[in-house]
Amino acid sequence: MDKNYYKVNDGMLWEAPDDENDVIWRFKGNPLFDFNKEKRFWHICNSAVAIVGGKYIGVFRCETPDGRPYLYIGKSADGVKWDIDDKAIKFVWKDTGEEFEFDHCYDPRLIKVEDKYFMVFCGHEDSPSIYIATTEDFEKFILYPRCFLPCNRNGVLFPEKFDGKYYMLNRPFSGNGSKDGEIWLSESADLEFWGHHRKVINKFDNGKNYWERIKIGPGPAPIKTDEGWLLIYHGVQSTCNGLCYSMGACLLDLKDPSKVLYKAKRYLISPSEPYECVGFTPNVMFPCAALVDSKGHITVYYGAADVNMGICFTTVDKLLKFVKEYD
Ligand code: BMA
Repeated sequence: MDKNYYKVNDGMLWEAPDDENDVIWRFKGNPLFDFNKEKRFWHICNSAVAIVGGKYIGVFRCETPDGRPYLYIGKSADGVKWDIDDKAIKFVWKDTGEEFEFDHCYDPRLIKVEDKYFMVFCGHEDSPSIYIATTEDFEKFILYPRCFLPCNRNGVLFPEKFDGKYYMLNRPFSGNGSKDGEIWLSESADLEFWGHHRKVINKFDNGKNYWERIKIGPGPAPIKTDEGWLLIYHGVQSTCNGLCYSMGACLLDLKDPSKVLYKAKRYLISPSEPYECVGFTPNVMFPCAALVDSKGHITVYYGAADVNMGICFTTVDKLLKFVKEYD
């Protein structure tokens, strides 16, 4: 087993399961935010977390009481109690140095590629697309031009380059009510011009996976193991009462991540706790971050019902076994 996971986060919050046969299990302190105390924000969900220089830092999707989602920096000593800034992130265009404010933006992922942090997120200038911003200090974010033509709502970089190029998993969709979408892979030498777009992960797999029948999208940055890249993603089923967002897992080839080696035919975890089933959008688990330590422990941060945040735990070995067993 390759112990050089991205990037080793020894000392991170991780708890063993009550039942050692569990594949993935929830943190008993879920959900993370108490809105009776956190009165500034209407919702905090779908957020990115990293450990930088031994300290927790997060980019949070916060909605102020006007209902507008935007991105805010948060800091934490333990990964559970977060101190979130009063002011939203400031973006500065890479080319002109001018400040820029999105109409709204949300669902960030934080990825370290070659010692530099990148935030990938969905922003609206006029329609939803994927943007990348780099930061050295988690205060100023240098914004690259829109990566793709609209509509595209989920993007995540691989933490490693392939043949000198950045690779990004992303989820284009038709814009027709957000009821479709599968996972594509795109390449770029400079983070500005993206090409060689190809669909790499199909939803529903010939009609067998009803839990992901409507659409799928990439979640946290893929986790490198010696057997391949582990990807946790979201999959969506339609019900009489709306959509249900669960988490799934698959394994991509190490050298050529356009190849799917294994993809579990069942969900990894699905909404069942009250804070996942009841909320602004009921029945949503939306993973945006996965921390890994040198023992292969994984801590996943996910948005719950578009209102709050939850944590669940698993391990690299358990996920590898899961994707093979249910492939
Ligand atoms: C998706 C995204 C997420 C959201 C989810 C459930 O399309 O917009 O931000 O959590 O729907 O509403």
